[in-house]
Amino acid sequence: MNQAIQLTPPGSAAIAVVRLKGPRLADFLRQHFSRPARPDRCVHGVLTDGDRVIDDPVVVLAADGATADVNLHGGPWVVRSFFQLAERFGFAVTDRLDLPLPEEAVDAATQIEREILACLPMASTEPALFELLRQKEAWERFSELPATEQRAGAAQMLEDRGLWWLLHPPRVAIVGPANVGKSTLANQLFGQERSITADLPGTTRDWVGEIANLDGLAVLLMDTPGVRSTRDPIEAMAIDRAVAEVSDADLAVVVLDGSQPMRSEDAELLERFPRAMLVVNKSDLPAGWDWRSRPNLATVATTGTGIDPLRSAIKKYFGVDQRPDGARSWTPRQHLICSKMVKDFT
Ligand SMILES: Nc1nc2c(ncn2[C@@H]2O[C@H](COP(=O)(O)OP(=O)(O)OP(=O)(O)O)[C@@H](O)[C@H]2O)c(=O)[nH]1
Ligand SMILES: [Mg+2]
Repeated sequence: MNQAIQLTPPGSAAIAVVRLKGPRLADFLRQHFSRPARPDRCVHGVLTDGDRVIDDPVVVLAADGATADVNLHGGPWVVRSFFQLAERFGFAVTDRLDLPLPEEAVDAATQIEREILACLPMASTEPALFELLRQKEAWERFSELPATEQRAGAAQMLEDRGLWWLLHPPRVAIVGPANVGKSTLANQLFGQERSITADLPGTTRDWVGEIANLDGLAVLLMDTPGVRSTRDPIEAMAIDRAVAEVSDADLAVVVLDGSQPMRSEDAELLERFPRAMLVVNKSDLPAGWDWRSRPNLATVATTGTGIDPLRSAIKKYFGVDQRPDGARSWTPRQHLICSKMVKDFT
C-alpha cells in the first residue's frame, strides 16, 4: 500500500515532514522530484506538479529505498498541494506517527545518528533542523576531546535544554489584566492577526493556543482572557480555564499596562507567577506607575516596538542560543552519559 504520513504536527510551523512509502515511491520521486533521491543522503531538489513548482524540499531516502521523508518548508499551502499530488498518485494520506520515531525504525550506523533521525520529524523550523543535523559532527568532536574537557562539556550539556526545547515546543502563556494589550502582543509574536483585539475589556473570551515561530523556536503561544472578576458566567469560565492553562505553561509572560496606575490585582498576578517574564505594554503613553524601577521588557504592541527583544528574551529563557558549536544533549540516553561523565570525575 502507498502511504503518505505527516510526521510533524499540522499548523503554522515552517517545516512539515511527510513520509512516503509504498511500491510507487520510486516512480513518484522520478516524476515529481528534480534530483535522484539517494539512500541515507539529504538531497535538495525541486518538487513539481506538471509545470507548477510546489516546493524545494530536502528528501531523505531510507537505506532500503522503501520510504522517503520529504521535508517541505513552504507552509500550509505547500503541504496541502503536496498531499493532493500524492493522493492523485495513489498514496493514502494517513495519521501521523508517534514521535520520536522508534529507533529501530530508523536506519543509521551510529547511535547518535539514529537519535538524530528519530527526532528529525520533530524539528519544525529550519534552525531546529540545522541544530539537530549539526549534532553528528559535534558529538564526534566531543568524543575526541581530552577527558577533562569532556567533563566540563558534559556539565554544560546537562544545564543546556536548548535543543530539547527546539524539538518540543514549549507552552508560553500570555497573561495579564483585561485590555492591557495581550492579544495585540500575541499577534505581533505570531506575526499575523489571530486573536480578536478591541477596546472593550474582556474581548478575549477564550485563549488561542497556536504555534508561533520565534526566529526558529516554535512555541505553543496561548493568549488568555484578561484576569479580572466578572459576573458573566461564560467569561468567568474562560478565565478559570486560562488560569489552569497558565499553571501548565513552561513560561508565563505577565503583561501590565504601563499607562495605568498599578493595582493590587496586578501585584498579585506577579506574586502568583514568580518566575514570569514581565512585559510593560503601552510604553508609548505617559507612565501610570514607576515601571522603570523593576526589571521588565517595555513594549508598544500596536507598533511592534520591543517585540524583537521580547522574542530574544523568550529564546534565551529556553536556552536556545547556547553552545553554538558544542554538542548538545536532547535524549535521556545522552543525559545519562553526561551525568555519568560528571559523576565519574567527582
Ligand atoms: N497606545 C497603545 N495602545 C495599545 C497598545 N497595545 C494595545 N493597545 C490597545 O489596547 C486595546 C486593547 O488591546 P487588546 O490586545 O485587545 O488587549 P487584551 O489585553 O487582549 O484585552 P482582553 O482580551 O480584553 O483582556 C486595543 O485598543 C489596542 O489597540 C500599546 O502598546 N499602546
Ligand atoms: Mg485579548
